[in-house]
Amino acid sequence: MRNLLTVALVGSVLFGVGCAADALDTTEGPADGGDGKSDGSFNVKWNKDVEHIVPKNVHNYLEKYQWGDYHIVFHMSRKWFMLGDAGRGWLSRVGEASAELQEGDPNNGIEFLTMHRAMIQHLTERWGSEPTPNNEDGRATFGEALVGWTTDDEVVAHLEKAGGDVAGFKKMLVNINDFSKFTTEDEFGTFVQTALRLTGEVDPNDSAIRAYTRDTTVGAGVHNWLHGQFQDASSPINVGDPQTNLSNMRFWGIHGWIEAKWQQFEQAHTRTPMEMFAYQESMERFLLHMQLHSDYSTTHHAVNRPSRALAKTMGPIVFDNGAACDNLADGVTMDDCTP
Ligand SMILES: [Cu+2]
Repeated sequence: MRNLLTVALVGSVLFGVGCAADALDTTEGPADGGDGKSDGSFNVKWNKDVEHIVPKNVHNYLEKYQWGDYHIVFHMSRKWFMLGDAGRGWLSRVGEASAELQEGDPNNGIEFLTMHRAMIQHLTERWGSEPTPNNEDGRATFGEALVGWTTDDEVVAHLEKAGGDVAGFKKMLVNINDFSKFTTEDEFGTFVQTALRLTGEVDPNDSAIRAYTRDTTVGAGVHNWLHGQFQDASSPINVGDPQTNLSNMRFWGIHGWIEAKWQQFEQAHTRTPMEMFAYQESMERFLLHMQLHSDYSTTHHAVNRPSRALAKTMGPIVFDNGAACDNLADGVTMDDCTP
């Protein structure tokens, strides 16, 4: 986490300098982050020398249809209350209200799991046979790269390679692999995704106030943690930057492992009829999103785009298993932050 914080601070400095040109009206935060419109240029230009980059055709597809912009807005809008004024101000100005379900809220675990599964399914179908000669694990095609790291040992090996916290990960596995701990599929998804939890606490004077806490169980939020472990601010496709990380095969390594865990969970847990309904509905919703952001569609579907400067400051916030107290929206409470 300490690493990420440094990145956040460096990011804020750049952010303050680069964007005086925007003078949009806002009630929250500085008018920054752009007007949300893409001029068709790419966030990142493909270059074979960038480590872990997906094939050119795939990268250009992701850029053309703004998958990275979709992805960062997905995560930002689900971290509304912890995003800080700059992030909230930008989302407000481009008309992206906070998502109904926030990270750590009930039913958000399913959203998290299904959105990423929908991405994997779509990309496998479209680009599965694209060769990936630069894959660090010797996966020959993008389809194989999308399968990702399927075992705990593979994640360990990559953590070792990246100088990550192997011992910490091994401790987490004890709880993650004990599927009997999770009553529902949503609980499992939430646990894997984030340590944030909406509490049932209600302020008797204002029931609209949201109170968040952190699940301190070892392993909670392993997904956010892994993004932090593999983040590399020097990479144009930083695993810690949700706007550009879809072009990094390590992103699919991490999400392949989550997918593999989920599949194991699916073996161990029979969905109730309600769970089946929620699962199917959510898969349909996100598969449709992916299809709309693809050349299946005949019309141009714009997705709001934050400036690179804003996106860079959002990465550490989006993948934080907690929140900086200064970033909390008015009226939101969080453990360790005095209101
Ligand atoms: Cu994501």
